[in-house]
Amino acid sequence: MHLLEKHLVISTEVSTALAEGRPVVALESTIISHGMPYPKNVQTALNVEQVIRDNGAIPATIAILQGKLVVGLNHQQIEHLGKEGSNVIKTSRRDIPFIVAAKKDGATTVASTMILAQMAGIKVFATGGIGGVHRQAETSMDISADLQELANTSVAVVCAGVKSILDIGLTLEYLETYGVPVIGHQTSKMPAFYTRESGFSVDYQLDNPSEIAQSLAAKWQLGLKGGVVIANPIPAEHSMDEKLIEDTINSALQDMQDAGVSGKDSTPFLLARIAKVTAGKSLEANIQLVYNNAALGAQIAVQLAKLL
Ligand code: PSU
Ligand code: MN
Repeated sequence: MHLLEKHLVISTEVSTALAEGRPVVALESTIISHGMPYPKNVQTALNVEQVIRDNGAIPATIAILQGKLVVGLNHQQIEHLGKEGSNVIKTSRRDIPFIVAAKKDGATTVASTMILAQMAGIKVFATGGIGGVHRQAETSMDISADLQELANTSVAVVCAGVKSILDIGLTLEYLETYGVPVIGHQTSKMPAFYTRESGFSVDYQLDNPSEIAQSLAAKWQLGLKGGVVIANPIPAEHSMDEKLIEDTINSALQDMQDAGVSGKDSTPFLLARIAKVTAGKSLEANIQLVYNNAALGAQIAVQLAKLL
């Protein structure tokens, strides 16, 4: 047996779709266990899967369950991850072997979801936001492992840009250094998750799923390994007030410093603070932008399946 097959479990629906060259979209599980409260996290995760189906692709939600790398969770497994919440270990690249060896459950981040997607042969992944270079990274050195994964792993990540809990400018510089292209879907502006613009630009504006799929196919056919960020702005009707979100983020960053939170706990802490201060408004925006990204991800996967 191939050594990897000992650990990797792909659902029948997903493995059949992949074998037949049909479109599949990967989905992460940290957003379920650590990114949103129960039961909204579970409802959202199930709705996201439906959005992907409605747009012609097969969803593959990814996590580690009892040490198995599972690609294509069923509804009970999603419910389990959502209910357990932060009891499930947030699992990025460095954590994977330990969760596997100890046969534990792990909620996969963007980085580890990309890794598992690549193992399974999935090229497109939709989520809310990616990790990045944190504000004040020049002293904390807090830079998400998501960025190194984008540098090395050939999976396209559809997201609503980078939250301004991060330093968006430094994140874009980092991506440039590692050769990760940032595509704006129907925009030349880098979106900032809750809002449609950040003051920074994307590298390339592409206006439809077919053009995006063509550029992904070109990159990988040329042997240029690594990921691509597809930045899809939150729909205008769901976007938040820029001043409100900026003030909220600044106060959440102060709270984080006061509480002495750092490392892998930073992102979940900030997300929960922001949701609390905005009385759930940010959570609602977050949910809507994930649906929007799921739809685009599925449409890109449909086009890419014709090319690769
Ligand atoms: N950004 C969000 N929601 C999230 C995350 C980021 O808006 O749920 C999660 C993703 O799983 C991402 C991870 O990969 O946080 C990044 O964490 P860190 O900064 O510790 O690498
Ligand atoms: Mn970090």
